[in-house]
Amino acid sequence: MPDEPTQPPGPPGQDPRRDDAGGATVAERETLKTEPPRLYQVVMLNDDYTPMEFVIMVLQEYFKHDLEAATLIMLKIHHEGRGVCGVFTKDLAATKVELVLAAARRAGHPLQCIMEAA
Ligand code: TYC
Repeated sequence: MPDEPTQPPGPPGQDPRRDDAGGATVAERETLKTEPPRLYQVVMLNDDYTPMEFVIMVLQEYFKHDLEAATLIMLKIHHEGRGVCGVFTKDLAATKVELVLAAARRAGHPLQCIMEAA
């Protein structure tokens, strides 16, 4: 069987990649836009029972703050009622909240931690 020229999909006899004048149609720009991921703050809340040292440890261990920054954030929470531990993508913020709450419960502290759209 002899080879026949292949026919692209579309109306018979018409190549959809070519305009009426027969010139090639080229996609000049990819118009799909990707939005940057939304960010979430992990916020820690004050309470009267969790030891300051435990909060400082959490800020160092789970949010990678150094001792000085962790101490300042802890004191801000202690005095103002809440403070931002870090800003992350949604999944990472949710994971941080889970890890902090699990560590607090293991240690028997009522420490609360939430995430908020930044
Ligand atoms: N207020 C606590 C205390 O006096 C310390 C503390 C700080 C607790 C920050 C929670 O997120 C917190 N021991």
